[in-house]
Amino acid sequence: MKNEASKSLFETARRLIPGGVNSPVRAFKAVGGEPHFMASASGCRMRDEDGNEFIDYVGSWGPMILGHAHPAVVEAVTKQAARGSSFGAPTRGEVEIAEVVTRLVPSVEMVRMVSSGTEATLSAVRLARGATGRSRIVKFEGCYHGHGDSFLIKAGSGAATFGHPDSPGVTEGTARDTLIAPFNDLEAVRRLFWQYAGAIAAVIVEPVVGNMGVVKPLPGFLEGLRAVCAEEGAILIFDEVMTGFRLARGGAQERFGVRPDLTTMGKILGGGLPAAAYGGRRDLMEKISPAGPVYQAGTLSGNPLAVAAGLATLRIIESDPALYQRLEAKGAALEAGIGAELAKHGYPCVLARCGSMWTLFFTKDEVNDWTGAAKADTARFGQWFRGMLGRGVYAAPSQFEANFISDAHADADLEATVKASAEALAEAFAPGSV
Ligand code: KE4
Repeated sequence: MKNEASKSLFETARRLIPGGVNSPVRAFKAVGGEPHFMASASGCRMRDEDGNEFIDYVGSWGPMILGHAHPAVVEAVTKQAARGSSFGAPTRGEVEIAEVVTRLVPSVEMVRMVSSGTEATLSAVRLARGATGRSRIVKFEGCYHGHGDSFLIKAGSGAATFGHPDSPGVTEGTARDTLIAPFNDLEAVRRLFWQYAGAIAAVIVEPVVGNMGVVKPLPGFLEGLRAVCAEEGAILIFDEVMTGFRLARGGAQERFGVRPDLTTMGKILGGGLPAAAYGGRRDLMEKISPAGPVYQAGTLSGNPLAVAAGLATLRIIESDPALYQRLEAKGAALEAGIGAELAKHGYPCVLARCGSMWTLFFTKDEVNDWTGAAKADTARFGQWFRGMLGRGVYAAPSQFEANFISDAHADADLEATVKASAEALAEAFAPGSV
């Protein structure tokens, strides 16, 4: 596979950008080799600077549910650009996207736009602390909520990938206010509420985890979190930056029928441009400045270009209820295809899937928490990843990430993926391969 252009760009990039990338998981450090610099994408396919083409399962880490360069999104952004990209004043589009979000996500009565998932989760936690007067929060080991200090404690995604789930630079004081429980362990959460009675402002959770790889809630777990937060006067925050508009039109909370007090959103909400949001109960959101005392602000919050891309995406989602059935069918077909190969050869792997999110774990046991995910054979995962890449399939470059199927993935793409995976698995498990 030609890679001169990417190699040359990466050499320059490493001199000018930490690790040569603007976000760590892009660096391929966890899977070996060097990153491919992408030049263009359309539908489910990306093309790199050397002209190599890939079936893409990263989808910009979730936003591209409709596929890359969807015509309606391109048209909306192009039109808006010609009318101006940012005014620093309220716009019609922000009202319209707030209307769509509050229609699609029933627990969200009011919503504030921000520019990244990290901003959304930081703001939601500040609001929970401001509303309750309490300082501690509960998060789950292996969950990732962006790079805010409070969350870089036993975090997932890139923090887990590079083995520093607790980042330098996070102060003892901050770390003290973040309490950790294993995902899917309701008793551990109840024990924290007993131990820190009256001191916990919020529980923040990825309702379906994407950042350990895909890990689903066990029956009753989300309902249990809902009940314990209600009993204890704590705020339940669903971090749906990844699952929002992905697992159902109304996100994981619609799929599992559990209503949080606050929800954070991003990725699909921006349709590939920088837009995110937090929202929820009106009595909480009305505490946000300038309506209330909890301060939060952003120069490009609700940016017209990002809102144009997000609105175009959400309007298609809202007008096409069959979208999620199609995504479910694609996910089931991929799971059946890869699963058949695992069964045929008895590979010690588990394919975890929820809707159009999937992860091939290189461990023989079902993964229900970080302890399970951490048992994965990441070296063999790296072999499989490189085997897929060499066969034109671009999976997430880390065992602790989710892959995403878009509406643009056709049956032929899924079949090609199953075939590539079968060959890459054979290579990864060949004697002496790692
Ligand atoms: P951003 O600040 O990266 O926009 O969003 C942070 C975030 C918050 N919550 C959840 C559930 C998330 O998945 C994320 C970001 N996801 C990662 C992928 N695992 C973004 C990819 C990256 O870090 O480059």
